[in-house]
Amino acid sequence: MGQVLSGICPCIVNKVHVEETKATFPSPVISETVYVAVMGSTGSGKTTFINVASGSDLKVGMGLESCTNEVQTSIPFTIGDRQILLLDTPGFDDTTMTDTDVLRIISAYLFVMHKQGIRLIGIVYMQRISDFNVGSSARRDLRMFQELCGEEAYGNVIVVTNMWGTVPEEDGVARETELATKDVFYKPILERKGVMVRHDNTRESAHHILEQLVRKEPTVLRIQRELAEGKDITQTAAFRQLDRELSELALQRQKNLEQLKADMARAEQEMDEETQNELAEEKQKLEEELRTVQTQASTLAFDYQAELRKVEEKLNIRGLTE
Ligand SMILES: Nc1nc2c(ncn2[C@@H]2O[C@H](COP(=O)(O)OP(=O)(O)OP(=O)(O)O)[C@@H](O)[C@H]2O)c(=O)[nH]1
Ligand SMILES: [Mg+2]
Repeated sequence: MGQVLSGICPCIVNKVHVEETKATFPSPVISETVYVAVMGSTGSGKTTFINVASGSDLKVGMGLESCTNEVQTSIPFTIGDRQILLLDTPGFDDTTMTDTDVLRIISAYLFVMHKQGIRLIGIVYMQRISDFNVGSSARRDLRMFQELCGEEAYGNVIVVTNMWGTVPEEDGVARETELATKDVFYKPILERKGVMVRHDNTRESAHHILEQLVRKEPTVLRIQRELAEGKDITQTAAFRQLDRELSELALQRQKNLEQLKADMARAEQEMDEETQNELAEEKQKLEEELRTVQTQASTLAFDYQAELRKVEEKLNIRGLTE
């Protein structure tokens, strides 16, 4: 493990120390293939990390739109005596899919992997150090991740902070401390043997991070265990969390709608036609959003079964490495 930052948190590992790496040269004896899932909110740099670490050429995002909208795998590469495959995943705050879609896609993939006996050695969770106001959507991604993963597997989690070059060093360090010591961020993960490391977007740094994972025993995530026990997707901890998030969102939309109706009544009294038309348009949009939020969860169980069949077919035909 690299150099420990003094006085902050023993779990934060400064990436500066990079060993003259065994990772650069494939070992002649490859003992087994292990998988590492890369997760994090949209635009946090998951695909970039995977490309840098593995030499893959997966599509990277350009703007605010989410880029990765399915689980995809890197090309295999070796670290020490292990062959590694990285799994790229969409974030829960994806701009092109609902959180329910993301839960369905990730859960089905992880479950099929587990059923096929594929060993997951850990999870890399990406966090931009440049996010000074981690938005509510990024925090939602983290909460969903925590429920998917389960505390039992936190020891196999590495929180990777990136984009250090885009902020002054001292701001980054202050932010890192906050991330490591607050309950709403990574404190619960770091308290249970997870670690936080810096990444400088080089291959050496990515391999150094992954070296820490390949030494570990494989893990089974909470969602994998729950589904393997025969639970329906709607009985999992991740779904319960999603349901809580959606209920809150629906309540918020409902409140907005009530406010809008009051504004409309006022505009009608004042015979302000322009405002009335604007508000009517907004009301229609809000009602649509509310309907989407309310129906999202109820279609999940059905859609999940279809997704499972799709993933099983895909993985059976092509194998996970293609
Ligand atoms: N400076 C810097 N930019 C990065 C780094 N990693 C990613 N980026 C940039 O951040 C943007 C998003 O990167 P992606 O790798 O597509 O992020 P993602 O998490 O895969 O995004 P989604 O697939 O949309 O969830 C791209 O413009 C990258 O070039 C990094 O370590 N440093
Ligand atoms: Mg991506």
